[in-house]
Amino acid sequence: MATDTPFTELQAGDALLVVDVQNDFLPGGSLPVANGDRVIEPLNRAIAAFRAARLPIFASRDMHPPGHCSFQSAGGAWPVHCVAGSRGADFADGLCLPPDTVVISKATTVARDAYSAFDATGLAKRLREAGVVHLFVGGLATDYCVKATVLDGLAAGFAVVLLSESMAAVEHKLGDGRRAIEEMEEAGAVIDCAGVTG
Ligand code: VGL
Ligand code: ZN
Repeated sequence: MATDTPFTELQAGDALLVVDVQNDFLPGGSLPVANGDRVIEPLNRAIAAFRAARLPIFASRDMHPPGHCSFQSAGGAWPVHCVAGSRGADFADGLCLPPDTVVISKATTVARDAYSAFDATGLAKRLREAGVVHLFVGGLATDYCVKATVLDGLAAGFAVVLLSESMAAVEHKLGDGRRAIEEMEEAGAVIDCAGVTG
């Protein structure tokens, strides 16, 4: 966070979206993001701030059936990860999501992958119904699901703030995380810093 007291200016219409902070994307998981565990603490601070302000919290999760098309075993790009019902698909133990978190499952059918939390999940409608106009986004991974989610959110008309300390990148190619952040900014996302969130 840019300051010790972020989120002092949270207001009605703001919502937090935590993207794919699941065991398989953390060190020790099957598709670990380097330093993926470092996002948990700043995300917990964000969660606490949104709770205190009684603002809605959404959390997406990759929720694949066995044999999913994104798995290398099925001709896809990734090791087996986030299989529905497995421990790897669970949200990270240390992530303090409140019981009223709106959970958005994605990429739940065998033949279709989805990086974006907006892809065939009804998320945009849920956000609009909750009166959300301004989305604060963090999670995993910066260069895949966070990027796809942020770009779709912007395209759907939501203002997006990137919680840059609350995200981590796969970095399949070195610099992918930085490039993803640049791409999200070019599309209209704003990086959290003093003056934006307090
Ligand atoms: C993700 C690769 C495969 C992500 C999901 O959440 O960023 N990356 N499936
Ligand atoms: Zn996946």
